[in-house]
Amino acid sequence: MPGQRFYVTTPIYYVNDIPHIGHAYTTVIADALARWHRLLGDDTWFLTGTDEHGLKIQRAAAANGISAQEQADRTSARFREAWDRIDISYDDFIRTTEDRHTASVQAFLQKVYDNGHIEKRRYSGLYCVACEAYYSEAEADEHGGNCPIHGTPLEFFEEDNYFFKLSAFTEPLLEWYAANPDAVQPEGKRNEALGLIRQGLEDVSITRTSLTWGVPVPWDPEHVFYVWYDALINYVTAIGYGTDDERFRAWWPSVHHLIAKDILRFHCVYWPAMLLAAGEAPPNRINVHGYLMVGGEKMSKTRLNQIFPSDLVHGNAEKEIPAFGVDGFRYHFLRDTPFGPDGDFSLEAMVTRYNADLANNLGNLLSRVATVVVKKCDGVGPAPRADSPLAAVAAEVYREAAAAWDAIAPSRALEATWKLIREANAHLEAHEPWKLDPGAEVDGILGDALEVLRIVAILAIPALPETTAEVWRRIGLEGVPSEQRLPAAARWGQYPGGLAVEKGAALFPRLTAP
Ligand code: ME8
Repeated sequence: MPGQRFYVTTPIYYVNDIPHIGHAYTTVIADALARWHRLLGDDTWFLTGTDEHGLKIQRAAAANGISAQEQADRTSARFREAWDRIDISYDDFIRTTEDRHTASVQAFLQKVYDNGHIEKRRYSGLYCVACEAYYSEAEADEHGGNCPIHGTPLEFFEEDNYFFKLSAFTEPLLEWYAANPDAVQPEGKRNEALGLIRQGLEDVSITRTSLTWGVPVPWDPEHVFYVWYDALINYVTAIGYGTDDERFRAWWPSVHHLIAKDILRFHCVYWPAMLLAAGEAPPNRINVHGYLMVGGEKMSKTRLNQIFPSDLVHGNAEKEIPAFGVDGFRYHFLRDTPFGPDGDFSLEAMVTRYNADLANNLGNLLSRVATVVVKKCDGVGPAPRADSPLAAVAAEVYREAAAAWDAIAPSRALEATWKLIREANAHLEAHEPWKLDPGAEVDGILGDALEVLRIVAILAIPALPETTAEVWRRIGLEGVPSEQRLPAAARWGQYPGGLAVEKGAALFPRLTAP
């Protein structure tokens, strides 16, 4: 249905760390979904940004000998540069140090306080600064006094805190989960969240007095909100919570959060409870993916196993990494790491996939078609045939791809799209137009192949925003494919024929494995 709203978010990333391919993974998926929904004609809003408060940032700044604000400014800029480099088409980039965010956080938590869900208590416990989270004695004992995620020693903290009375939300959350079976995806992650809730929820401390780098508590400015309770609210700040109610009401029902499983508890337990406490609806959809692993371990700053987007986009001779280009980078993460389970990053697999799907399948289709059109049709692309056997394939592929994008399964959506490319190549090989004399048969075969290229140049936009525009141009079409609207533009038979087809350089030069 055209004209729906689609609001998609990534986590806001901490500014103690520079962007690596783990951050890029979530962000590229969000970008691909935003591009798909724009093609559907949906009113789309894509939010990403940076999480800039908390002790972790303060300590990173101190280690770098700069102020927390400077640390935030510098690293936030690195994220924006990284996203520009890989063609991330965000509509808004939020920084939690912006005034608009302070205003929304204060309005939101004041509401929760006024509704009676926050109270002051003394607190002590074992804290992980890298997670910005307290752990229970039991969790600490289980991991020898170390953080279950980072493996670093937990620190003992004691302070007066305001508590969010989360324990009162066990039942309301279970009811919400029962009434919204699709809200958390995939099902395994939903079950994990339900498991956490069923264990019984404890009240949580949401403020600190031990630091100043945070949003002040409006009713007690000696305190600042603990970074997570300011961070989650970014999703409503960006659409006007507390500042533009009409806008907030229009966009909030269509939200799709994307996160990795490391922050499932915050998004699937605390965040829905906070929204209920503020009198708002919990998120419409939370999509949780696994970890991108390197050599069997989660990539992270503490493990020093990070890979950076620019190394893969531009290549890095020192690290023996070939240049995959922007679209080669995006395609790999969308196609090769299915959304949900953990995925192991491997350079060899990335090269193999690039050569098979991009250099061979798509690259070959375009270069063959253009070569034969130049040779046999004086460089003028003929129109497709209404009764082409590829018409049914195209219709089926569209249905599969659309269903897969809808189910947040980019890997399946692209697999379906490449089926059409493979079929078109097989069709060419079966009929070998390069061996035939110019005439109606050659025109028909090439027209069909050009029509496939037209459709693929639209369907592959979410993964290959640059290349699809180039394919569109080379087959002689006007404008850019992102102006097309689905499903109408995917219907067979719209390549008009009579257009100049250009045989240019290889779209994706073949790469050799390191
Ligand atoms: O948690 N595999 O920020 P963060 C897959 N500021 N995804 C990965 C990944 C990996 N190896 N590494 C990072 C925070 N990510 C908070 C979020 S939201 C209100 C606040 C991605 O910088 C993934 O999306 O640690 C993960 O959830 C996120 O980066 C964590 O980013």
